[in-house]
Amino acid sequence: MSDNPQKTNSSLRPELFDFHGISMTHYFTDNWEKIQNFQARPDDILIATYPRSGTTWVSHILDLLHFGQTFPERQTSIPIYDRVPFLELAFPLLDLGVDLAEKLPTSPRLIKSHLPIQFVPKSFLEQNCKIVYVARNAKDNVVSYFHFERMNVGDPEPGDWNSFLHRFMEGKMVFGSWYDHVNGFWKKKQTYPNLHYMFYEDMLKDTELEIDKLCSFLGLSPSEEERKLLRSELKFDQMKKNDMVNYSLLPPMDVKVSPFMRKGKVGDWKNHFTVAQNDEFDKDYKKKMMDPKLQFCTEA
Ligand code: PPS
Repeated sequence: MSDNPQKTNSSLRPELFDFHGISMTHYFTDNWEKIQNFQARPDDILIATYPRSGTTWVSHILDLLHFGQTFPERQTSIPIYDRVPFLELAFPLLDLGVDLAEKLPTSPRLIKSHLPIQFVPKSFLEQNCKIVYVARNAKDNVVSYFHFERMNVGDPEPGDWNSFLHRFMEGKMVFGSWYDHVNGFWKKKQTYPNLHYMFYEDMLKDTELEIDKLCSFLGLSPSEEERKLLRSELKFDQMKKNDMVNYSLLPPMDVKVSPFMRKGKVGDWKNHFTVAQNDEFDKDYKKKMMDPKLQFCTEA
């Protein structure tokens, strides 16, 4: 290890490369065979998202719904990334995501992944596992991703905002194209009924309604007491100050550069996109998002 922490940190930043047609970094491909051979159990629940879509929020919801009453100490003593392991993560000094997932003592096991649908380990589908997919509108998603790469040395250098935005439009991001990711799971939903497709914007607009839909998908009926706990625990300000979910304890992330829980809003893209960038983005978006049924909300 270098004795200069800044140098050590920046030297961890990986390069993007093409991996079977998807831009990836080696932190998510190093352990590929083990990831692909992961043995899912029928009651495993996969939380699948493109990065920065509300993964942590939904992970916290699922953890509280399943274990909030039975293991209340879990939420105050175990960080979310250990409660809900990130399957494909292979980052130095951290436990392998796949090992953490295999060792999870809970039933069900809650597992996070950013892999596009074609990379999801086959056993999840063969075992007919429940998949909860969360999607976020592209404009807020790219803004959130930009600030995340600034603070996370586990990702490539983001460069300046304009070049980052263009890379996003080209799909040259870690985990590939947002457009392909959200469309890939959307298409899968048509043939795989155990996939619940949610939108970040709906969660913000009416969290309780989205939890109701989630519960009916999962076959859960939380008591009024559980609902009360959810209402207070899931608020943005509460999650932002909760060290067990705000990633302030995870080494590759520097929440002083940009907090993991940054703004938690719909429409923050307006503070980043110029008029010209917005026009170009909209034109390109129309060409890529051809399914009229898959609509996103970009206004609060
Ligand atoms: S990651 O790194 O991919 O796991 O990030 P992810 O958890 O998917 O997404 C992070 C963004 O989700 C926002 N977030 C919330 N918004 C509203 N309410 C609640 N409770 C909440 N929890 C997380 C978080 O603030 C990130 O979005 P931005 O726009 O950057 O604030």
